[in-house]
Amino acid sequence: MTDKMGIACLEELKKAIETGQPKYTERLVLQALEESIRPSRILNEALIPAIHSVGDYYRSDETDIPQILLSARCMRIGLDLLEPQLERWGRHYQGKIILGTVEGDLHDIGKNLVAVMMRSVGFKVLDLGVDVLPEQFIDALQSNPEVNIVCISCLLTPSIVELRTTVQAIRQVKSLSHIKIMVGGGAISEAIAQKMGAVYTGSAIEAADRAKELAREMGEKA
Ligand code: B1M
Repeated sequence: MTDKMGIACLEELKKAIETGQPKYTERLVLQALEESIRPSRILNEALIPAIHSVGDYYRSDETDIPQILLSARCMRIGLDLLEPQLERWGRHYQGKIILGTVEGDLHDIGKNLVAVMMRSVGFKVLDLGVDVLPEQFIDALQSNPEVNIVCISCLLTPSIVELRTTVQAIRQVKSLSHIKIMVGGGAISEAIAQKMGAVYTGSAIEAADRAKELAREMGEKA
Protein backbone atom coordinates (compact mmCIF):
# COMPACT_ATOMS: atom_id res chain seq x y z
CA MET A 1 0.00 0.00 0.00
CA THR A 2 1.33 3.46 -0.87
CA ASP A 3 1.54 6.16 1.79
CA LYS A 4 -0.96 8.24 -0.25
CA MET A 5 -3.58 5.47 0.08
CA GLY A 6 -2.90 5.28 3.82
CA ILE A 7 -3.37 9.04 4.17
CA ALA A 8 -6.65 8.86 2.20
CA CYS A 9 -7.95 6.07 4.45
CA LEU A 10 -7.03 8.00 7.62
CA GLU A 11 -8.63 11.20 6.26
CA GLU A 12 -11.83 9.26 5.49
CA LEU A 13 -11.78 7.71 8.97
CA LYS A 14 -11.38 11.11 10.59
CA LYS A 15 -14.39 12.39 8.61
CA ALA A 16 -16.47 9.31 9.55
CA ILE A 17 -15.87 10.01 13.26
CA GLU A 18 -16.49 13.75 12.94
CA THR A 19 -19.79 13.09 11.15
CA GLY A 20 -20.76 10.30 13.59
CA GLN A 21 -20.95 7.18 11.40
CA PRO A 22 -20.27 4.17 13.69
CA LYS A 23 -20.59 1.37 11.07
CA TYR A 24 -18.42 3.21 8.54
CA THR A 25 -15.89 3.97 11.29
CA GLU A 26 -15.64 0.26 12.11
CA ARG A 27 -15.14 -0.61 8.45
CA LEU A 28 -12.44 2.02 7.96
CA VAL A 29 -10.48 1.05 11.09
CA LEU A 30 -10.52 -2.60 9.96
CA GLN A 31 -9.50 -1.50 6.47
CA ALA A 32 -6.63 0.60 7.86
CA LEU A 33 -5.40 -2.37 9.92
CA GLU A 34 -5.69 -4.67 6.91
CA GLU A 35 -3.66 -2.14 4.93
CA SER A 36 -0.96 -2.49 7.62
CA ILE A 37 -1.20 1.09 8.84
CA ARG A 38 0.37 1.15 12.32
CA PRO A 39 -2.28 1.23 15.10
CA SER A 40 -0.51 4.19 16.78
CA ARG A 41 -0.73 6.08 13.47
CA ILE A 42 -4.47 5.34 13.14
CA LEU A 43 -4.94 6.63 16.69
CA ASN A 44 -2.76 9.74 16.39
CA GLU A 45 -3.64 10.76 12.83
CA ALA A 46 -7.36 9.93 12.69
CA LEU A 47 -9.09 9.19 16.00
CA ILE A 48 -7.50 11.84 18.22
CA PRO A 49 -7.67 14.73 15.69
CA ALA A 50 -11.29 13.77 14.89
CA ILE A 51 -12.49 13.96 18.48
CA HIS A 52 -10.62 17.24 18.99
CA SER A 53 -12.40 18.72 15.93
CA VAL A 54 -15.73 17.55 17.38
CA GLY A 55 -14.86 19.43 20.59
CA ASP A 56 -14.03 22.55 18.53
CA TYR A 57 -17.32 22.32 16.57
CA TYR A 58 -19.20 21.99 19.88
CA ARG A 59 -17.47 25.08 21.31
CA SER A 60 -18.41 27.10 18.23
CA ASP A 61 -22.03 25.81 18.27
CA GLU A 62 -21.55 24.00 14.94
CA THR A 63 -22.82 20.68 16.30
CA ASP A 64 -25.31 19.38 18.86
CA ILE A 65 -25.31 16.78 21.63
CA PRO A 66 -26.87 13.82 19.68
CA GLN A 67 -24.21 14.35 17.02
CA ILE A 68 -21.46 14.44 19.67
CA LEU A 69 -22.78 11.20 21.19
CA LEU A 70 -22.57 9.54 17.77
CA SER A 71 -18.96 10.70 17.43
CA ALA A 72 -18.27 9.41 20.96
CA ARG A 73 -19.68 6.01 19.88
CA CYS A 74 -17.41 6.00 16.84
CA MET A 75 -14.46 6.75 19.14
CA ARG A 76 -15.40 3.82 21.41
CA ILE A 77 -15.63 1.45 18.42
CA GLY A 78 -12.29 2.65 17.07
CA LEU A 79 -10.53 2.40 20.44
CA ASP A 80 -11.94 -1.11 21.07
CA LEU A 81 -10.58 -2.29 17.72
CA LEU A 82 -7.18 -0.64 18.15
CA GLU A 83 -6.56 -1.46 21.79
CA PRO A 84 -5.50 -5.13 21.40
CA GLN A 85 -3.22 -4.12 18.53
CA LEU A 86 -1.64 -1.30 20.54
CA GLU A 87 -1.09 -3.66 23.48
CA ARG A 88 0.87 -5.99 21.23
CA TRP A 89 3.19 -3.07 20.48
CA GLY A 90 3.57 -2.32 24.21
CA ARG A 91 6.93 -3.03 25.74
CA HIS A 92 7.49 -4.97 28.95
CA TYR A 93 4.99 -5.01 31.81
CA GLN A 94 5.11 -1.75 33.81
CA GLY A 95 2.64 -2.55 36.60
CA LYS A 96 -1.02 -1.90 37.18
CA ILE A 97 -2.87 1.41 37.47
CA ILE A 98 -6.35 2.38 38.58
CA LEU A 99 -8.27 4.90 36.48
CA GLY A 100 -11.62 6.67 36.64
CA THR A 101 -13.55 9.87 35.96
CA VAL A 102 -14.27 11.91 39.06
CA GLU A 103 -17.62 11.95 40.89
CA GLY A 104 -20.31 13.96 39.06
CA ASP A 105 -18.54 13.77 35.70
CA LEU A 106 -19.74 11.43 32.93
CA HIS A 107 -17.16 12.30 30.26
CA ASP A 108 -15.17 9.21 29.29
CA ILE A 109 -13.51 9.74 25.91
CA GLY A 110 -10.33 11.25 27.34
CA LYS A 111 -10.25 8.68 30.15
CA ASN A 112 -10.60 5.85 27.63
CA LEU A 113 -7.72 7.32 25.65
CA VAL A 114 -5.61 7.38 28.81
CA ALA A 115 -6.48 3.68 29.33
CA VAL A 116 -5.45 2.84 25.76
CA MET A 117 -2.14 4.71 26.01
CA MET A 118 -1.35 3.18 29.42
CA ARG A 119 -1.99 -0.31 28.05
CA SER A 120 0.05 0.45 24.96
CA VAL A 121 3.14 1.22 27.08
CA GLY A 122 2.71 -1.94 29.18
CA PHE A 123 0.43 -1.09 32.13
CA LYS A 124 -2.50 -3.23 33.18
CA VAL A 125 -5.48 -0.91 33.72
CA LEU A 126 -8.34 -1.29 36.16
CA ASP A 127 -10.92 1.16 34.78
CA LEU A 128 -13.54 2.12 37.35
CA GLY A 129 -15.63 4.01 34.78
CA VAL A 130 -17.25 7.43 35.21
CA ASP A 131 -18.80 9.27 38.18
CA VAL A 132 -16.48 7.44 40.57
CA LEU A 133 -16.91 8.23 44.28
CA PRO A 134 -13.86 8.75 46.55
CA GLU A 135 -14.70 5.56 48.46
CA GLN A 136 -14.75 3.57 45.20
CA PHE A 137 -11.20 4.72 44.41
CA ILE A 138 -10.12 3.85 47.97
CA ASP A 139 -11.81 0.41 47.90
CA ALA A 140 -10.17 -0.39 44.56
CA LEU A 141 -6.73 0.72 45.80
CA GLN A 142 -7.09 -1.33 48.99
CA SER A 143 -8.25 -4.41 47.08
CA ASN A 144 -5.33 -4.11 44.63
CA PRO A 145 -2.25 -3.62 46.84
CA GLU A 146 0.08 -4.07 43.85
CA VAL A 147 -1.18 -0.75 42.41
CA ASN A 148 1.00 2.35 43.02
CA ILE A 149 -0.66 4.84 40.66
CA VAL A 150 -4.20 6.14 40.39
CA CYS A 151 -5.33 8.37 37.50
CA ILE A 152 -8.36 10.63 37.75
CA SER A 153 -9.98 12.44 34.84
CA CYS A 154 -11.99 15.65 35.30
CA LEU A 155 -13.60 17.71 32.53
CA LEU A 156 -16.15 19.72 34.47
CA THR A 157 -15.07 22.78 36.45
CA PRO A 158 -17.73 22.12 39.15
CA SER A 159 -16.24 18.64 39.68
CA ILE A 160 -12.87 20.08 40.73
CA VAL A 161 -14.31 20.20 44.27
CA GLU A 162 -14.99 16.43 44.13
CA LEU A 163 -11.54 15.85 42.67
CA ARG A 164 -9.94 17.69 45.60
CA THR A 165 -12.11 15.70 48.04
CA THR A 166 -11.05 12.45 46.35
CA VAL A 167 -7.35 13.32 46.50
CA GLN A 168 -7.66 14.30 50.18
CA ALA A 169 -9.64 11.14 50.99
CA ILE A 170 -6.93 8.93 49.44
CA ARG A 171 -4.22 10.91 51.28
CA GLN A 172 -5.98 10.36 54.60
CA VAL A 173 -5.69 6.57 54.34
CA LYS A 174 -2.37 5.64 55.96
CA SER A 175 -1.93 2.42 54.01
CA LEU A 176 -2.23 4.39 50.74
CA SER A 177 0.35 7.07 51.56
CA HIS A 178 2.73 5.72 48.86
CA ILE A 179 0.15 6.06 46.06
CA LYS A 180 0.97 8.52 43.29
CA ILE A 181 -2.14 10.41 42.24
CA MET A 182 -2.22 11.62 38.63
CA VAL A 183 -4.92 13.98 37.37
CA GLY A 184 -5.88 15.38 33.98
CA GLY A 185 -8.75 16.48 31.76
CA GLY A 186 -9.93 19.80 30.35
CA ALA A 187 -10.90 21.32 33.72
CA ILE A 188 -7.48 20.75 35.26
CA SER A 189 -4.26 22.73 35.00
CA GLU A 190 -0.79 22.21 36.36
CA ALA A 191 -1.47 24.84 39.07
CA ILE A 192 -4.73 23.18 40.21
CA ALA A 193 -3.06 19.77 40.34
CA GLN A 194 -0.05 21.10 42.24
CA LYS A 195 -2.27 22.69 44.88
CA MET A 196 -3.90 19.28 45.44
CA GLY A 197 -0.56 17.53 45.61
CA ALA A 198 -1.25 15.54 42.45
CA VAL A 199 0.76 15.00 39.26
CA TYR A 200 -0.66 16.75 36.18
CA THR A 201 -0.35 15.76 32.54
CA GLY A 202 -2.13 17.44 29.64
CA SER A 203 -2.59 14.48 27.33
CA ALA A 204 -3.03 10.73 27.37
CA ILE A 205 0.38 10.19 25.79
CA GLU A 206 2.09 12.38 28.40
CA ALA A 207 0.17 10.56 31.15
CA ALA A 208 1.50 7.20 29.96
CA ASP A 209 5.08 8.54 29.76
CA ARG A 210 4.86 10.14 33.22
CA ALA A 211 3.36 6.96 34.72
CA LYS A 212 6.28 4.99 33.31
CA GLU A 213 8.73 7.42 34.96
CA LEU A 214 6.86 7.23 38.28
CA ALA A 215 6.80 3.42 38.14
CA ARG A 216 10.55 3.39 37.49
CA GLU A 217 11.25 5.85 40.35
CA MET A 218 9.14 3.80 42.76
CA GLY A 219 10.82 0.59 41.60
CA GLU A 220 14.24 2.14 42.29
CA LYS A 221 13.20 3.21 45.81
CA ALA A 222 11.76 -0.20 46.71
CO1 B1M B 1 -19.52 17.88 27.78
N1 B1M B 1 -18.65 19.50 28.42
N2 B1M B 1 -20.98 18.19 29.05
N3 B1M B 1 -20.32 16.34 26.96
N4 B1M B 1 -18.20 18.02 26.46
C1 B1M B 1 -17.33 19.80 27.87
C2 B1M B 1 -16.23 19.17 28.72
C3 B1M B 1 -17.31 21.39 27.91
C4 B1M B 1 -15.90 21.98 28.00
C5 B1M B 1 -18.11 21.93 26.69
C6 B1M B 1 -18.22 23.43 26.70
O1 B1M B 1 -19.05 23.99 27.35
N5 B1M B 1 -17.38 24.13 25.97
C7 B1M B 1 -18.21 21.68 29.18
C8 B1M B 1 -17.47 21.76 30.51
C9 B1M B 1 -17.28 23.18 30.97
C10 B1M B 1 -16.56 23.18 32.28
O2 B1M B 1 -17.12 22.88 33.30
N6 B1M B 1 -15.30 23.52 32.22
C11 B1M B 1 -19.18 20.51 29.13
C12 B1M B 1 -20.44 20.48 29.76
C13 B1M B 1 -20.86 21.77 30.46
C14 B1M B 1 -21.27 19.37 29.74
C15 B1M B 1 -22.66 19.22 30.36
C16 B1M B 1 -22.86 19.86 31.75
C17 B1M B 1 -23.65 19.77 29.33
C18 B1M B 1 -25.09 19.78 29.78
O3 B1M B 1 -25.67 18.76 30.03
N7 B1M B 1 -25.59 21.00 29.91
C19 B1M B 1 -22.83 17.68 30.43
C20 B1M B 1 -22.24 17.12 31.74
C21 B1M B 1 -22.62 15.70 31.97
C22 B1M B 1 -21.81 15.17 33.14
O4 B1M B 1 -20.65 14.82 32.97
N8 B1M B 1 -22.40 15.12 34.32
C23 B1M B 1 -21.98 17.28 29.27
C24 B1M B 1 -22.23 16.15 28.50
C25 B1M B 1 -21.50 15.76 27.40
C26 B1M B 1 -21.88 14.60 26.47
C27 B1M B 1 -22.55 13.43 27.17
C28 B1M B 1 -22.78 15.15 25.39
C29 B1M B 1 -20.48 14.28 25.81
C30 B1M B 1 -19.67 13.23 26.58
C31 B1M B 1 -19.65 11.89 25.89
C32 B1M B 1 -18.64 10.96 26.53
O5 B1M B 1 -17.63 11.37 27.10
N9 B1M B 1 -18.96 9.68 26.42
C33 B1M B 1 -19.77 15.61 25.96
C34 B1M B 1 -18.63 15.99 25.20
C35 B1M B 1 -18.20 15.02 24.12
C36 B1M B 1 -17.93 17.19 25.44
C37 B1M B 1 -16.81 17.82 24.59
C38 B1M B 1 -17.46 18.38 23.32
C39 B1M B 1 -15.67 16.92 24.19
C40 B1M B 1 -14.98 16.22 25.37
C41 B1M B 1 -14.02 15.20 24.82
O6 B1M B 1 -14.32 14.02 24.80
N10 B1M B 1 -12.87 15.68 24.29
C42 B1M B 1 -16.27 18.96 25.57
C43 B1M B 1 -15.79 20.20 24.85
C44 B1M B 1 -14.29 20.14 24.59
O7 B1M B 1 -13.54 19.47 25.30
N11 B1M B 1 -13.89 20.85 23.63
C45 B1M B 1 -17.34 19.05 26.59
C46 B1M B 1 -11.89 14.84 23.61
C47 B1M B 1 -10.99 14.17 24.65
C48 B1M B 1 -9.97 13.31 23.92
O8 B1M B 1 -10.33 15.20 25.35
O9 B1M B 1 -11.36 14.53 27.56
O10 B1M B 1 -9.92 16.62 27.37
P1 B1M B 1 -10.24 15.23 26.95
O11 B1M B 1 -8.96 14.31 27.23
C49 B1M B 1 -7.66 14.66 26.84
C50 B1M B 1 -6.85 15.37 27.92
O12 B1M B 1 -7.62 16.25 28.69
C51 B1M B 1 -6.22 14.24 28.69
O13 B1M B 1 -6.03 13.22 27.71
C52 B1M B 1 -6.98 13.32 26.65
C53 B1M B 1 -6.31 13.24 25.27
O14 B1M B 1 -4.98 13.29 25.25
N12 B1M B 1 -6.88 13.65 29.84
C54 B1M B 1 -6.17 13.13 30.88
C55 B1M B 1 -8.18 13.42 30.08
N13 B1M B 1 -8.34 12.78 31.24
C56 B1M B 1 -7.13 12.58 31.75
C57 B1M B 1 -6.73 11.94 32.92
C58 B1M B 1 -5.39 11.88 33.20
C59 B1M B 1 -4.43 12.45 32.34
C60 B1M B 1 -4.82 13.07 31.15
O15 B1M B 1 -5.05 11.24 34.35
C61 B1M B 1 -3.76 11.07 34.65
